[in-house]
Amino acid sequence: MKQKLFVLALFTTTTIANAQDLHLNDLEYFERQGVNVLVFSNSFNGGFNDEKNSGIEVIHHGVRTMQGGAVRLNKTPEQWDLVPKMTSRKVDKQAGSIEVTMRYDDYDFDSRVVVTAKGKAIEISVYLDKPVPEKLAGEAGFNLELLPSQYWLKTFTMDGRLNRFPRYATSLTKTRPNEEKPRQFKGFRTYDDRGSGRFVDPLPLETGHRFVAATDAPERLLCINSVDANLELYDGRMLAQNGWFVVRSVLPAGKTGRVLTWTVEPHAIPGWIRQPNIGFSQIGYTPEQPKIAVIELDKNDAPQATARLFRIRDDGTTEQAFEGAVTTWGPYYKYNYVKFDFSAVRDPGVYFIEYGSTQTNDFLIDAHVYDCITDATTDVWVPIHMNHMYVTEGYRTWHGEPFKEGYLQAPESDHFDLHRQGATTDTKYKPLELIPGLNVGGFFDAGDFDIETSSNINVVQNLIRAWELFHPQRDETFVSQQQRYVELHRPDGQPDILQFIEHGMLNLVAQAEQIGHMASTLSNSVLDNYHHLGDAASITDGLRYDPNLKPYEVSTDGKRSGTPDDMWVFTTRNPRLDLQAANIFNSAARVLRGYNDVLADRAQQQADRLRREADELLRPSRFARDAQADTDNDWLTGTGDGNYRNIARDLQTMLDSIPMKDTAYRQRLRPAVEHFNEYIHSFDAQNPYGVPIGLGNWAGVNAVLNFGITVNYAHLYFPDIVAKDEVYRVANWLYGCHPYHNYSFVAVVGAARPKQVFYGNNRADFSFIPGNVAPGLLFRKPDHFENFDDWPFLWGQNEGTIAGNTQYIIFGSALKNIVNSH
Ligand SMILES: [Ca+2]
Ligand SMILES: [Ca+2]
Ligand SMILES: [Ca+2]
Repeated sequence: MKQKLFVLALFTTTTIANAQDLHLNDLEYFERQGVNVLVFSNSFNGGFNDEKNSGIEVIHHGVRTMQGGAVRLNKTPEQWDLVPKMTSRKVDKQAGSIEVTMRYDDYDFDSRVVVTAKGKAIEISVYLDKPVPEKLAGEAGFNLELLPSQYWLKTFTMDGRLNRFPRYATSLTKTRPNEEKPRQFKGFRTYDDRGSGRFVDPLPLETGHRFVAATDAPERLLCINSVDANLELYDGRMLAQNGWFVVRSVLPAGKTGRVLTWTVEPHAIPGWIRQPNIGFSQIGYTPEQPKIAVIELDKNDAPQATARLFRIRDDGTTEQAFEGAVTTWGPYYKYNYVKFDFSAVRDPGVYFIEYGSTQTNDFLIDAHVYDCITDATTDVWVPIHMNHMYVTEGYRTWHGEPFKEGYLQAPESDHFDLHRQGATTDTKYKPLELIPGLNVGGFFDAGDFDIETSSNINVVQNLIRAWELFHPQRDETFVSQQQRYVELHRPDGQPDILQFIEHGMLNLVAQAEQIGHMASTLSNSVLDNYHHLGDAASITDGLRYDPNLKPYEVSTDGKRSGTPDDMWVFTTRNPRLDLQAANIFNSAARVLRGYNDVLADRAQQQADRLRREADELLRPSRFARDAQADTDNDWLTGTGDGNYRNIARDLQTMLDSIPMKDTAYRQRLRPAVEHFNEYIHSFDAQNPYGVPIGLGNWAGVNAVLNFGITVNYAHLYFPDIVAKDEVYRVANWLYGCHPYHNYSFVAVVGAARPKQVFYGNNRADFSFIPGNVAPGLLFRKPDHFENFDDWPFLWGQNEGTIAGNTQYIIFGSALKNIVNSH
């Protein structure tokens, strides 16, 4: 947001007096103006362990800068270190306190934390009924974690000694025997000890009793006092790039009762009012489309009566182009919302919005603003995610050819990325035997490098839909399957989308042929290379694993190694997945015919076999599929229950079949589309942005994109029911009209201010892969949306997935088609 600072002097002393002390509010968190302290409003969940979204959290002047406050077993917990289970949470309004009990089942270790408001500070006390278990003595401590990107380069003091938070991890470590390390998630290890038998343990940057952070930045200033125990400051990035700064005190051994007391005082800037977040489309607007900025306001902020639109002339001077009323939408979670409609402005040009003393960056009004919205995704993001290929761009190599040694049959396993291999393999292969022919084609899943079969099926499905509807002939990618070589921005005479479909199919068909059915995933066998950040070709050593060699030993012929790093194939048979694959194989065979007839034939052959076998295996549950068919009929006869659940998904399926059906079918769909149009408008009352907003631990871009695609298709087929104006809802959201900040969620050509950091496989560089689409706004209970643009490592808000990004290609292709065709 290139916005001017809000003038604070306007605020009266009454506002300041009300905001003096922390108090426990109705949403059960501690609040004073500028400071929110959440005590286990968000608890640790088992899924991915430490998601850096839990425990005691501080939202400091609108930014969540602290989390992880809990009894922890590690100095700087990593994602797969154990997290405590919250066993109870009691809120005492009278006493102004929140008490949480937590438990580590692995160690039969219970603790209780009581947080009480004391004036401007909170007091944190840790109680133990039984002493710290012997195995954890000296290890278990109370931790609080500070967000590095909000603290690095700022000053701090420990007992008055001056220091500065380091921009990069460069402090000291020591190694200790593995036996001393607290158990990690499911017994996995995040590190490869290279046969040393020792793990790395960070040493503190500072220790003392009074820690003051960001003495040079009032919005981040924070003071922690501990009377009894030493405070230790660590840099979690020493072990993992996504680590935070950690302040901790070790719990005393052999003691019970109140074992530790801290006071934590986040400074509040007197009378602080968050500056307005003017949501608008960074892509810009076509002259004819509706143009409505949604302005997010602090609840203590008084709305302006009007806002203005300025035009930047060719000579660089500006003129006011429009002034219009600001209308109230109302409160939505913690902020208030107003709108500024400047649809009346239609002249092409360069503009910016001014609301009070806040100005936005500039944007275009022009007929061509949507022309390039999918180019970065198709030309850059997708080819970079092509597995089993060398991918290069200009002078840069994105990655070498990964996984040359192939894939092994997974043994029985409960995997760290939520996969499971049962006791039987459902294949002819023995555990850890090579399944030949699978290191071909396919796309990296997301910020990781596995092949999720269902996602890859989605990719092919999405690309086929884009191909069959719009026939995009764009050729900016050189793909040679024979050379296993991809070069960006080098045309090779073949439409890229067809080459991507082929690439996806090469892996999927190989799965069907080699395994006999679809694998659930092709993924890492060891956790210590799953969190890989760097060249995908270096995840494994490229040498076939040979258990007869010692770890790290290489055979004399240089072809095998004793390092068990080969990827695994999870092969438990799922006939529904096979059926899903069979449907896509049919369509792919149709699309590939004439381009790669051999692959088309193989796809068709596997489609027929998989369908036949899946039908056989699914025979007992045929009832479930008949029930689904009934739902479709309810839609068509208008006898559905009026419930909006799954409405977009069901309607999309029906819209997709229109090209194959007669006009009578289209007529019969009309009631469903009318129903869907009501559904579209229902969002205008639900939130100020008019799109479905998700509240899960993965922000909701997939649901938003699905919604957008269905709106687009509904308009394409039924323009008299779903108006053209509706197709811009999701575009506005994606490109900047959303809560928290107004950056585009798509690292894309055309946007004035796209997000700068994403959770791609280059996230350690605080960078992005062009064309990526972020999940978006992550909801933190009870009332906070966030999307960090200086910290890429929270996947729930910043990761892009291969399925989501190819969904975006359909959305964008449809939108361009609509904008340019009427
Ligand atoms: Ca994955
Ligand atoms: Ca090409
Ligand atoms: Ca290997």
